Amino acid sequence: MQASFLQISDFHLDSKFLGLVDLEKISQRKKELEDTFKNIIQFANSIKDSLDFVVFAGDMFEGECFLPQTIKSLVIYGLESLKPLKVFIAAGNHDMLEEKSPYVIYDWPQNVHIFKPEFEKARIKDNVYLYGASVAAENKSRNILSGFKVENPQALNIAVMHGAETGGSEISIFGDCLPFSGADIIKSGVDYIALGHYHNCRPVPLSSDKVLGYYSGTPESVSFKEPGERFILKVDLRKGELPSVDKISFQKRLYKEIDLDCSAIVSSEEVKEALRSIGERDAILTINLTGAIDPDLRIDLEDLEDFVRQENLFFSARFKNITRPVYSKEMIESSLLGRNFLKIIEKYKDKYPQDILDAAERLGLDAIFTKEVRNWNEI
Ligand SMILES: [Mn+2]
Repeated sequence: MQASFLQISDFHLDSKFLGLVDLEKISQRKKELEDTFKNIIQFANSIKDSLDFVVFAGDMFEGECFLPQTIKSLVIYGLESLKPLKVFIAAGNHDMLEEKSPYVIYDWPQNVHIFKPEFEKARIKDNVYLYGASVAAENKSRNILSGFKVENPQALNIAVMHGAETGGSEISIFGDCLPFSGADIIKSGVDYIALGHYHNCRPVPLSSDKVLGYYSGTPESVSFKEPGERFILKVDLRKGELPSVDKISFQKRLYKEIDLDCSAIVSSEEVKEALRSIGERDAILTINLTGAIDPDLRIDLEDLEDFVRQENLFFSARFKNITRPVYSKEMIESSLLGRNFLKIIEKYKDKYPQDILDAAERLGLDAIFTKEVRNWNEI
């Protein structure tokens, strides 16, 4: 009993890429997403004799702003080219199964099956089954995995859905969608669950060392919050053995998060010089300005963004100012307000954790000495 398949999720075709601001860059990024889709279809075609099926675990496109030609001439055309290879789709929260969904109103090729909102069983071959369920308005916040059990535990049983494993921090970022726990996977009896929803590639369950499935994550980053390499998965399963999972990257553009230490910097011009020496012309960067700085140094993030754009230093960049202004003892001593403020902070020493006291001290001293509260929203 064995099965080989490709697991793909969270393409978010026709994503608005709002963070990129520049319209030309946005359309270039949309095009790159489409090229990556085509490249993956081409790859699937090149190895289709060795595959039992391809599965998409949701968020193939943006339900609110997709273009009909993206669905027809990219997705449907591409999936049809995989014939006779079977393709299974479990809709996600962004491409939800609803009345007006392209999944409902368009004609899909015969080799493509779109799962309904309740778990459905598809027979792949003798003793190999794929169970799948789509996200729809009526089940979105329900745990559909908790009541689910495979029919024949002796067979090789695979499941697919677009859901949120609870117990980690990701659910607060990506939202509640078909929530389930690691224990629900174990109890269901599946040999492997192909998941979409969380955009970083990782195994499940969180709470166990035994791998029972994967989030494949986005094949291309769709937001600044998705730095690093992105994948689709080639999964090989054998009953009773640990899954063999190859991460394959088709990514066209890398998103990166880097720290730029501003401790030794005394002017905005020097920050700009440091930006010139980073390299990474093709990357999309989140640049964290860090370090302890002179409280009088003003870093204007909009000015830095304009500079980066004019000089074309990177494909795109956004900045986060997490520098820490340092006030000297002499400076604080020289001000009655400053001295009294620190006494108040001291009084709360045993009442609050240190990081909260540090943040309060920083904001208070900023307000007293510069008449401006900086980066309060980064706390
Ligand atoms: Mn998604």
